[in-house]
Amino acid sequence: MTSHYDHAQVQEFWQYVWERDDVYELDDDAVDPTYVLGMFPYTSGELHMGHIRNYAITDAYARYRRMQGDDVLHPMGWDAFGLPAENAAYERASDPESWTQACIRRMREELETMGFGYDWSREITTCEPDYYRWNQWLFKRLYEEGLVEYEAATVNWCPDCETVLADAQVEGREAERSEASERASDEAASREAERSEASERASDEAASREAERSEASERASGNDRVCWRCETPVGRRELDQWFFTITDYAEELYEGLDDLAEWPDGVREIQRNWIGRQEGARLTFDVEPIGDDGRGNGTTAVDVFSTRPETVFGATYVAVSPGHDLARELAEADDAVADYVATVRERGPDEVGFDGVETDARAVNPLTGEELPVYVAGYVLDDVGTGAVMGVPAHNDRDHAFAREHGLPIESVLVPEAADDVPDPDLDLESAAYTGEGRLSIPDQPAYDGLESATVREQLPDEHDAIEDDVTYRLRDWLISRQRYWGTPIPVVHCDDCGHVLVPDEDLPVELPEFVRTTGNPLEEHDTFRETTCPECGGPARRETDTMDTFVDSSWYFLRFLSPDLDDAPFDVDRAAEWLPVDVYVGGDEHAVLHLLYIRFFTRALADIGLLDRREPVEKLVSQGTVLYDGEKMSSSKGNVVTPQEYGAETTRLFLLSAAHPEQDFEWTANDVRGAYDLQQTVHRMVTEFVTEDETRVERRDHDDYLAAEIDRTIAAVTDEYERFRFHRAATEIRELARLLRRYREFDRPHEATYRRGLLTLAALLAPMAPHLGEELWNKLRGDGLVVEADWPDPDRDVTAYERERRLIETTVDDVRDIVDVAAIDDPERIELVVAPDWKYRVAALRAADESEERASIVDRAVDEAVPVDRE
Ligand code: ANZ
Ligand code: ZN
Repeated sequence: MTSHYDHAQVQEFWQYVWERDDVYELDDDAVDPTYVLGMFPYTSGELHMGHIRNYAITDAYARYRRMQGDDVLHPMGWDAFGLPAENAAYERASDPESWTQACIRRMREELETMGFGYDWSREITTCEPDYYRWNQWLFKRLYEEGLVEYEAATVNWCPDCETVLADAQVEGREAERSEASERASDEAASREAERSEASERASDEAASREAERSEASERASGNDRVCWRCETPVGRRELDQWFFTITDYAEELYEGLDDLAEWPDGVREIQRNWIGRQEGARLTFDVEPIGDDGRGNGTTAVDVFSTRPETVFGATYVAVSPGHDLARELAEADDAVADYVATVRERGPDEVGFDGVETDARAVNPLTGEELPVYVAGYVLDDVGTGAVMGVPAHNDRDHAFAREHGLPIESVLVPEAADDVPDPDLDLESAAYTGEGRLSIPDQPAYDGLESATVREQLPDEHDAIEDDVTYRLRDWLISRQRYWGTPIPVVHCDDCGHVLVPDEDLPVELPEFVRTTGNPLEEHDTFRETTCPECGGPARRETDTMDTFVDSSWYFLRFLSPDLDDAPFDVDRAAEWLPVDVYVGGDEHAVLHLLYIRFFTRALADIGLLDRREPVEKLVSQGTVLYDGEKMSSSKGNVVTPQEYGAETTRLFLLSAAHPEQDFEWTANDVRGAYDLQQTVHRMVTEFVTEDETRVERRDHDDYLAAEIDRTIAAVTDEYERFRFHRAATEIRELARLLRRYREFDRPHEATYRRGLLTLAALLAPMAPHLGEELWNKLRGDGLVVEADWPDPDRDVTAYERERRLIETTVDDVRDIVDVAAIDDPERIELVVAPDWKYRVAALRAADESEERASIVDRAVDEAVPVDRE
């Protein structure tokens, strides 16, 4: 037995034993296991520090629960479809499949090197047909449930490659906050964008939307968007695309957030903002006439949505989006309108300014009867509210900008409440809108003049037929079509006679054909794939060549882990009823919106289809913070990645867990890493010396009791910290116990049973975070059995009384320190021993160390005087 801790060798050995004994495999008969899940990785290269932190957290918690006696489900898989693999295939002489499989092999090896305790018998890989066939099957079930739509959407188009491009394939701009990019986003490339998006949203929705819009108008000039392959400027095209109608669940997804008590508030707030529930009103404006060709001369109407219906008195125009029915109708008779609509369609969603075109139509203000000009304007978004606004330049920033650009009147109808009811003299409505609350100032409307804005806002819907309470959501339907190869084929056939026909269940999976290099979407090039027969009429038909967004794969993968080999259903419905929810889900906060919203949506949809008996998938969510290096996020693109190999797996995970609370960002410092390394060396040396060299004694002494009590207290404290995911505090407690044990042994021959228990406790408490070391220590001390299968230690006593006493003593320590200082114990080491909180043992240790009688009595006296008498 060497006293040096050879971490590489120790790791390898225990990993071998764990695998040999299948210790992490969960029996299918397990009753209600604890489900601990880390977000599975994209197979886009190698693991980075974020992954390792993520999985160190789930692994520590899974191991802790296992020692607590739970059956634990702790699986791992691969989010294997997606753009990076396809890009890699174009860049290298490879194909997405081989590249992905190579990544998986490498990443799996990295995970195994880290010693994470996964049930590898449940491994899933989303790019394999036995997984993605269930994407197709679920697509069909959602379709039958009315949750799938086929609709025109505007996409990026490269005229040279003659292909549609995902936003991430358009260069010169990152996938950003715009609606379109959020939908068409390609996970890997847009993760950064999502992250910043997420935090912005968290901070202040209204402000960030404003910023977004002004940013958009700044960027309106010039088209710097080019194709990633041929650098041709990219245009826009309207194509029929598949959507999941997640908006059907907008209200429920919003409301449900209130019940997710164990989700971080930040994530819930981000989701609330993303869903963007807004209460307001729908106001109907009559419109006349439609055109001067006499057509549509009858009065028609436009509904607008407003969060501030009380400002209707100040509306000076109405504007509709370029995609609005009225815009299309007006375009037919008006070339200027038609031209404008066409240019807006050509440009990207981030190129919107405050341009627009006036039409011949007039809208009638339902409250004042005033006739207002009707504009078609790019800043009015198609799919927000009703796609139409009443323009109130005096009280809305965007309307103000539009009015300034088009010379429209700015009519104030609302004044802030000044102390003496005098309008604020600083209010200059020419330069900015007043968007706050206040009192209406509309002398020609005596019924409302002088009333508070909030009051009028509530009254109007009750008092006018043209105004109704309404709620809108910012959430858009989920566009799942991707015009690219490396994804799940959408199981649809297009037939000239029958329309789009779903591929029958018995013909699933629609397998991805072999990869071919081409300028466009490889699936378009495969005649044998594309050309097919209609399942309904048997005539010639064309297979859908779009594939699914990879976020579909990850929306239900947590269910596949329950029964990964099932071949007649995506998951075992009974087992799902028993094993769900995911008890703890850990992942990066870049997924706060899309992924975490999609799994909530899927869970609800599956419940409505009758496959699940619950509507929320995850009980507790841990949103892990970022590992920083020199103040920056540690990432391969920044070239500041420290790989775990440099320090050994165990040191890396122990450091990652002990550095900070899982949800906190922290700085990677060589010093602290060294600290984690040293702790292992120290503990290892203590155990080695104990089992090989130490002379122990059998008779008990006073300070043994103190040590025993401290062991119990540490067990209780560490248990509590593990329960709350405060691994960093657990590590501190463990470190303290190790220090105490070392001191104990330095000053006296250790009491055999007590010291052994102390060391065994260290091994057990450390095992969730440093499992290899845990096994090694356990094995040295006991000779058999695995700590991973051991019971979590229990305190021998009720530690609450002891803790109370300890706290009391701690408060007296400062007094003791003074007295001891006066007593001039010259050896600083000794002084420290006396003044530390564990004074009782240390005083005894001083005595036992054969200190002079004189000093011992000084210390005794100091203690007697300092500790209140009523304590006894
Ligand atoms: C008139 C009004 C007056 C509005 C006022 C606000 C203040 P925010 O402002 O972000 O909370 N809106 C409605 N549909 C829209 C569309 N399709 N495209 C662009 N803007 C649209 O969002 C609510 C406001 O956004 C709505 O309330 C509407 O302007 C505008 F003093 O109506 B408001
Ligand atoms: Zn047909």
